[in-house]
Amino acid sequence: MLTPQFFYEQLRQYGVEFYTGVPDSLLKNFCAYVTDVSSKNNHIIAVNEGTATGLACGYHLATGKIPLVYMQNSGLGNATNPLLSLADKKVYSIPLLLLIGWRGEPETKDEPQHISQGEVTLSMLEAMNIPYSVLNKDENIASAQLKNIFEHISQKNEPYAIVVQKETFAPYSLNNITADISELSREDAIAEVIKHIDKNDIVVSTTGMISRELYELREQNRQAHSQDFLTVGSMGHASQIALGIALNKPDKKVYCLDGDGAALMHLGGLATVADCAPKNYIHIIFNNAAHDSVGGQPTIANSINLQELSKAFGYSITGKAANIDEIKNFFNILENKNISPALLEICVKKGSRKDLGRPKSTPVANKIDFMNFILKNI
Ligand SMILES: Cc1ncc(C[n+]2csc(CCOP(=O)(O)OP(=O)(O)O)c2C)c(N)n1
Repeated sequence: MLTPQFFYEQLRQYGVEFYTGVPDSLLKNFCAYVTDVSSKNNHIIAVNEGTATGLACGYHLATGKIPLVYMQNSGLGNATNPLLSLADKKVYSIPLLLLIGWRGEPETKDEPQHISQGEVTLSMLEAMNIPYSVLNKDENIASAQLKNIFEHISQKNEPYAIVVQKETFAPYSLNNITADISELSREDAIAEVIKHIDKNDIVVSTTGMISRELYELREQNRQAHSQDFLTVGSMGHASQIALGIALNKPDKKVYCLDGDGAALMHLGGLATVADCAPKNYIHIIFNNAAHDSVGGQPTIANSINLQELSKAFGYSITGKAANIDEIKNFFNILENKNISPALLEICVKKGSRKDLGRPKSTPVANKIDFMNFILKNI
């Protein structure tokens, strides 16, 4: 394994000083180290991998230096456009170092949402004409790889990807942990929210721990899972899935259980929700100001007023809660006024139960149950 410090120092020798990206579980030790040792302007956690790529290109234009953009391989889709139409050799030819966590690598065990992306990661890079190396876990070999990589980038002035397998980086615990913004746990907040959701209502939950906690709570409560669509992948798209359902099933309430990182990733979707103005849409953002599911790195949600923002987008009613009573109050208001689209920001603390399980059914089984539920109930 490579220590994050070793890898960071190697990159520093080649002049890499600027880091941006979206956290990934395979890169979390390295990203934690970068967070601890970088100044605010030298490490910017971006809202999505596409914006990170744009930001890195701007950094290069201003400094002539090579920036590093880190991402999970699922973020390659978000980054494809600026990689091919901005940084690409046939356009502005901008040297970028990409550090890509390889979830779903063939022959390794991973969750369903990573399998196809894992299978095509290298061939996607090949199709995009982005040269790559799979980072070796041995220090001497990794050093030699970096030497070749930087020679290549400086000669060719183009993006180059370093692909990172599971357990490449040795453990490192973040020292600069941001303070929790609430004492309420996300699981307790979800438990309260689902008390207010009727068994005939529809729920779309976002990727990561939120869907896992929702699933476990249904098990604990001996409730069926069929009213819940667990968006196991596709980070940032749950609000639009919920919108598509809400517009087409106007007689049922549709709840989107979102994360702050996911909502920020495709924030423009909130404007679409407000513009479509469904009469049955309740958006709940569990805000821990962190990418909790992949290591707890901060998001910028704590410096944004999500309530004012969603009001400005055009949500009809917005609220903020940081404890169970405030959640109850918001649902009381909703019940009395019945206005939509509604948005409730619930401030929660980081962290989850150590023994939190994962959904036992497959995504396709979840989809079939969910669609049967919709057909039967509406
Ligand atoms: C496009 C994309 N980029 C990165 C990831 C890795 N990822 C999975 S969950 C997650 C964090 C989600 O944060 P948030 O929505 O705030 O929910 P939390 O985990 O804090 O509850 C990230 C970055 C991903 N799944 N997809």
